[in-house]
Amino acid sequence: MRLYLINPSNPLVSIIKVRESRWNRYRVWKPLSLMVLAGLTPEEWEISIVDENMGKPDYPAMPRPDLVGITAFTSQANRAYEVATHFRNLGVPVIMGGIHATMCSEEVMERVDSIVTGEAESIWAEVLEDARYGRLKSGYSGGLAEIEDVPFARHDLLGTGYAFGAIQTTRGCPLNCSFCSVTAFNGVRYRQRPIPDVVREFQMVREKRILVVDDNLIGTRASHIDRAKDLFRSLIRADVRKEWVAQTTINFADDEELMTLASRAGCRGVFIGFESPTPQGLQELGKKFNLLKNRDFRASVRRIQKHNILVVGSFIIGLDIDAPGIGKRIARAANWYGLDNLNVLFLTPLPGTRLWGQMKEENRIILDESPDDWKYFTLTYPVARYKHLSLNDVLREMDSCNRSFYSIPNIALRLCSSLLQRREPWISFVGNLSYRSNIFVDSKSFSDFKRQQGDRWLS
Ligand code: B12
Ligand code: SF4
Repeated sequence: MRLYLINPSNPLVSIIKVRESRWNRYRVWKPLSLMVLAGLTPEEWEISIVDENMGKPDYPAMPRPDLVGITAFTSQANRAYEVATHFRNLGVPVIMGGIHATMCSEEVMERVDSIVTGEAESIWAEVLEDARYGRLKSGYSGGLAEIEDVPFARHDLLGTGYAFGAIQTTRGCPLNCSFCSVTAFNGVRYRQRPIPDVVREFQMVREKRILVVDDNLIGTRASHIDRAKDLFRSLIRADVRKEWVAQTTINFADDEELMTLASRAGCRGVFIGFESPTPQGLQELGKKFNLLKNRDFRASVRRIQKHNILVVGSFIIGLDIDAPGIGKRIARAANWYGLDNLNVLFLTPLPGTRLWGQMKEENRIILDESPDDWKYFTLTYPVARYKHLSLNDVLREMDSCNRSFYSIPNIALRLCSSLLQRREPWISFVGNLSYRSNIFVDSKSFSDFKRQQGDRWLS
């Protein structure tokens, strides 16, 4: 029995435009969902994982599969449906799962043979049995997995063109920010995989560098932090010799022992959501956590960097309190905090989030024709009406923010500082160049976007 597991591309997402900028190679990540699904699949299935981000496959030239499984974020849904149609026209049953199938199940059900909502661990074996005997149901609900049931991902099934491997050590997030779908999908219960499994999996990954995909690697409570320390100790003891980057909350900076252990265990960079340069913004986004302890962000960032760990900060433009000038204000804050890289996104109502409910009610979602408009839900295009920023304003603010933070003098200063502090200068430099090169890709995308969609903001 032949199974294709497919990660559809989104032609609009600049992070996957590898050809436009070679630096983007460092920003294409392995689809871990499909590698985990493959890990759950019994041996009698011959599995191929197809990642369209690495190039468009020639499906007609490939052997006919018996079953196709497609994963999709919302931004990949359009392409997912094109792929589904291709295989369904051949008479091959198509199953879709992942965050979009879970949040927009009715829409997805109309376009594939079967959907799996939630996490797949408890249900995938049953789905495969049903597929084998031609009795697929239209829907299956996986719910939240028992964390011990998460299998080793099949790291062997993808090619070598990736700069980073991928691994997951926890699921869920104890916080619940208004714009984020993690809690709605993976729950507030913070589930941590058994440490021996994680260490073993680190050893199985072929790449030297790894993206830890956890939404929050360290958690927020004392027991979460203790577990993170235990994990790092075990990685050190096992001498896994991998370098890795992960997402954490800013409380990472509050525990010297935690940072020391993380660094010794191979941590080279953390991705932290700062979200807004103002307390009002954090309040609006439901991320008051960042305000606790009267935090000095600059000092927090510096404490992390002292452990030879890069800090990438994420901010959002388009909050109700944001007014013209917000782009430069974010760039100034990010420079003041001393961030090594800055990632700025448009406030986007993702299906299933509180923000979605609120914007829908206020009739502010402009790109609301599903499924056609989903391709713009990459957080790199505005899709809604912002309170104090017109379409032109919000695009201009994004551009000015990136141009200011990634100006040549600023990049040079950052390179000097990371060289002086011996803080992974080359990774930081490549990251800065990658983001800078995307400013030009984005400018063109923004002009095309305004030409194609701008009128919809006028009504
Ligand atoms: C790693 C990651 C990335 C990587 C992607 C790597 C890759 N190629 O997959 C990178 C950094 C590239 C990325 C980019 C983006 N991401 Co992202 N990302 C994540 C993150 C943190 C982890 C995903 C992951 O690997 N989880 C581990 C696997 C094992 O879990 P899983 O994917 O949920 O899969 C399980 C089930 O869903 C199910 N399943 C999944 N697929 C399928 C398919 C079938 C057939 C079946 C049966 C089951 C099934 O089975 C799996 C095992 O239980 C999630 C947060 C999260 N918790 O999901 C956000 C998340 C998925 N990302 C999100 C977003 C918005 C984006 C971006 C659009 C924006 C951005 N700039 O970040 C881009 C878009 C990229 C694109 N191609 O369009 C949102 C998606 C919301 C939505 N409705 O779409 C999330 C949920 C974060 C959030 N804050 O809300 N992301
Ligand atoms: S802290 Fe991060 S992962 Fe957790 S709810 Fe907020 S944005 Fe989502």
